[in-house]
Amino acid sequence: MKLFWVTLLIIVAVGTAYGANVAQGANARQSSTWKKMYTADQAVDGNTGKVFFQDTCTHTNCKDKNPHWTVCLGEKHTINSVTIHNPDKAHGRLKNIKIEVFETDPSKPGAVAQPCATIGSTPVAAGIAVTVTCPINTRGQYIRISKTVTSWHNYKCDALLLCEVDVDGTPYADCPKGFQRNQDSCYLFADDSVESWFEARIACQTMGADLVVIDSQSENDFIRSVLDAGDQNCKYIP
Ligand SMILES: [Ca+2]
Repeated sequence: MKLFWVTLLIIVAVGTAYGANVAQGANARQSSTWKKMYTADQAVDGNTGKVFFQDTCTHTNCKDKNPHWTVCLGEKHTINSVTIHNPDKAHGRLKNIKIEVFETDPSKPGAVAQPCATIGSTPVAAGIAVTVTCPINTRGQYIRISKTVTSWHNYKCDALLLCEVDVDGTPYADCPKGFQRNQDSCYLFADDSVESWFEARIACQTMGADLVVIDSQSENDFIRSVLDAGDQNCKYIP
C-alpha cells in the first residue's frame, strides 16, 4: 500500500511489494485428503513442480462430492490473480472450478463470496500452470478453490488436485487518520505550506511515505476529483 501527501499538496504511500505470492507458507485446508498423504499445505509449500508422484501436490478423496481447498492469508489483501499448478496426472480433472475470495472464514456462517474467476468444463492441460485474474478491487483474506463434480472419472474419481497455488496480492491495511483511500494507496491532501520540494518530501518521509508520483490515469482522475471538490489552491504536484 502507498501513502501520499499533496498540497498545497502532498501525498504519500506506504509501500509494499506488488505482485508477491502471498499464499506461500500460509495456512491451508481442504474438504478431504486422499490416502491422508496429499494434504492441503502441499499447495502452498513453494514447490511448484507438477510431477504428481514426485513433487508435492494435494488430492481430495474420490468420494468427496464437494471438493474444495482454502488458504487463509492471515490478513486482508487485494487479490490480483491466482495461479494453479496442475499436476501431470491431472487426467482432465482441473475443470468446473470456482475461485472465490472471502473476508471471513468461508466455513463459518455469514461469509460472503466474492467471485474471482472460474474454469469451465474444458479441462486445463496436465502439467501446466494456469493463471486467472480477479476483478479489480477483489479483497479478502481467504481464497477458496472449489470444484463441481459432474461425473465419475475414468480414473475412478473426479477429485481436486493442486500441485501449487500462487496468489498475487497486496496487503490491504486501513489508512491512517486524515488520509483518503484510492485503490491500494492512502493519500493525504495537506493544507500546510512548504517552502520547497525537498521540505515537502522530508515531511512525507517522516510519515513513512513519499510525495505522490502519478503513474496511471485512474490515479490522476482520483487526485483531480479530490482537488476539484475542495477549495485547495494547488500550487504543486510533484
Ligand atoms: Ca507444492
